[in-house]
Amino acid sequence: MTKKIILDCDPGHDDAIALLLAYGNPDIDLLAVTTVVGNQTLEKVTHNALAIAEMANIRGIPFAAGAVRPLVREVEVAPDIHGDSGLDGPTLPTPTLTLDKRHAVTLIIDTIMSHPPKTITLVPTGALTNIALAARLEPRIVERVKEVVLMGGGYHVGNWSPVAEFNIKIDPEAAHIVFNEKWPLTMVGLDLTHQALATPDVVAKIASLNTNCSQFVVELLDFFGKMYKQAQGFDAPPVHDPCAVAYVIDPSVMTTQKVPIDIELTGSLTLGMTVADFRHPAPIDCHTQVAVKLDHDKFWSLIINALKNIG
Ligand code: PIR
Ligand code: CA
Repeated sequence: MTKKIILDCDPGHDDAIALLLAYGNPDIDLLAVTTVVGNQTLEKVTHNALAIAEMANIRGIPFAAGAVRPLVREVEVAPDIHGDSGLDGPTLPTPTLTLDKRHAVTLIIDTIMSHPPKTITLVPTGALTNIALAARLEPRIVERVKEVVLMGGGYHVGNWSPVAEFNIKIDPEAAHIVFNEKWPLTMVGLDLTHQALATPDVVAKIASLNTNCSQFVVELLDFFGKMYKQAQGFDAPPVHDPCAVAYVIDPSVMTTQKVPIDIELTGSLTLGMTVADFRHPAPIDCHTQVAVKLDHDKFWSLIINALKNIG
């Protein structure tokens, strides 16, 4: 059975690869792509999403733009990793696909409410602003989605502060809403995604596919790798966002552990921390889990096979 997902993203180098994985994998039915301010302004990340669609010839899937700013905080973007465009590196084609007229939040709600209960997985790979707004505007979506599988957070590392990850830190109030709703939620955080490294052998394998799309991904990874080396000292860049999509495709690509998670909103040093409670046993009503260990080879095979399918 194919898995229906909505990808809510802020492309973003790794968001771009998440989109290509979702589109190219035969087990995923990509129902909608929505954008949110994050790695760059809403205008830039939305343009990037449409440019990726153009490059991969994605048609027949609605794309909609969402929140222009976090719920409470000022806009914070990440040019030190993603460049001024949000997707620096490859030359982007001019998009011809036009946006759905609806706000992303409306598209998310319409899509969930028009499908049978528990059939749609939400896959947020940016700040949780759109998802939080959707849950507040139409609370019935919380019961109706199958699960939320998000890239964000981390239970013992941060990247935007010592203890907070970017997607959560830039809109902690939105994250607080999303983590506290009672839907099944899987946090694919930095603990996991720092294992998804685009090592030189992985990049060489992608390059050998020799397609437009593989060339595009190699250029993305080259830029992302340089920035990650410069900004955070990584020898190979961690490709965060596709990990969440990979988990939906094949949960055996990572191990998980059920733990309660909450979002710190008041700590002066810990704002945006995803506080995970590893004390045993987890409460029986625990609806959240964290991703722990990645099967590196299985993960990269999924990406390579999806790129082959796109051609
Ligand atoms: C990656 C991101 C933001 C900042 C840095 N330094 C690195 C983006 C990625 O797109 C991913 O979704 C998440 N935020 C990782 O923190
Ligand atoms: Ca992202």
